[in-house]
Amino acid sequence: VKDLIEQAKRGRRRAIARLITLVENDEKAAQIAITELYRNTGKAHIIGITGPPGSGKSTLVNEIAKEIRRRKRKVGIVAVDPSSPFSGGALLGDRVRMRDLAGDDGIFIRSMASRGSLGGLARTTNDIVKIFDAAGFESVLIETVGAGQAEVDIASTAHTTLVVETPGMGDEIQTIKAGILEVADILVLNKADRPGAEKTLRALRAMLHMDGRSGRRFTEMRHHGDLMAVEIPEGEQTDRSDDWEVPIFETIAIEGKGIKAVADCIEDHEAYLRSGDEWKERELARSRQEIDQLLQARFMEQLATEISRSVRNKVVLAVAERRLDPYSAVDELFKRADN
Ligand SMILES: Nc1nc2c(ncn2[C@@H]2O[C@H](COP(=O)(O)OP(=O)(O)O)[C@@H](O)[C@H]2O)c(=O)[nH]1
Ligand SMILES: [Mg+2]
Repeated sequence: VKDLIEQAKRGRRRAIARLITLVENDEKAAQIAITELYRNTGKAHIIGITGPPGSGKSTLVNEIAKEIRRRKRKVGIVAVDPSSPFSGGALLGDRVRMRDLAGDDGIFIRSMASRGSLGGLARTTNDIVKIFDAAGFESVLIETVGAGQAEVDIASTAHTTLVVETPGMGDEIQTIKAGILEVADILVLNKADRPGAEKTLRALRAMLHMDGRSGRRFTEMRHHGDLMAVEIPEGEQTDRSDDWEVPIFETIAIEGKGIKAVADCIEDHEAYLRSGDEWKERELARSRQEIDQLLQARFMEQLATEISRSVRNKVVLAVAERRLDPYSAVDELFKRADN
């Protein structure tokens, strides 16, 4: 492993690939590798791209990566998509589109298998980002499907988060998840060539301007023929420590249109973060979240090893049959783990 790490640090592709496979498949090896690498991380700008399936994230990532390369930075890409398994068409599509980038030594793409829990995906994503970082990739793009809390968590491990939306689809009801909008630093309305782009853009703008500054006061927005935004009641608003104005961009990713402006904005946001305390704030948040995730995983693992499956099953059965309530069940399990 040591040799592999040394080679990866020097940016050797084969070593990077093998190291990534290692941390994906073997948690113990991941620990050894990350312990060794960690000192060399902390330089990369980590950019999350999230949004609904089919909104054009992969296409956009491909175009943004090309643009960042033109600006002479090395780019690492991690695509996390639990909804599209390796055998599925979506990822095949990914491969075709990302073929543009193949053959360029300054770009490394990793699509993650859908195997394993989202918690596991979060850990491996974090580890792969560190490998890229230590290997000298200045920008790391993480593509995740914006669907649930776990994906939001993955997205929020980024310094800069892009949320991708598309023009509304007729009367179909579509909800933009509160958590997703809350993490947005940059909004992208992709597929601007599609009908309804103007309307959606106006709705998103209205939403962003509701508190005169950012979109973080919103709980949801629906397309119901008409678009509406629901404001979060006073007092329940999420705090944001920064004063970054969340901008919105229109793109047509398949035609490479609007990409430069997005890339400029990503640079601006990085400069903004680095010029004040915000970079450090985000590093703190990232570190806290990562430790919490590892703690949870370690804790569950410990419970699993210290309490036999048959005992756990008995407790579960007792709860299901109403002989024991869930709180007492947890007390019981804790007690046993202590011994
Ligand atoms: N019309 C149009 N189609 C697009 C655009 N960007 C991506 N697509 C198409 O939308 C589909 C889904 O794109 P993909 O990048 O795989 O979306 P993802 O699931 O969010 O990663 C593909 O068929 C793309 O070719 C765009 O700007 N306009
Ligand atoms: Mg994709």
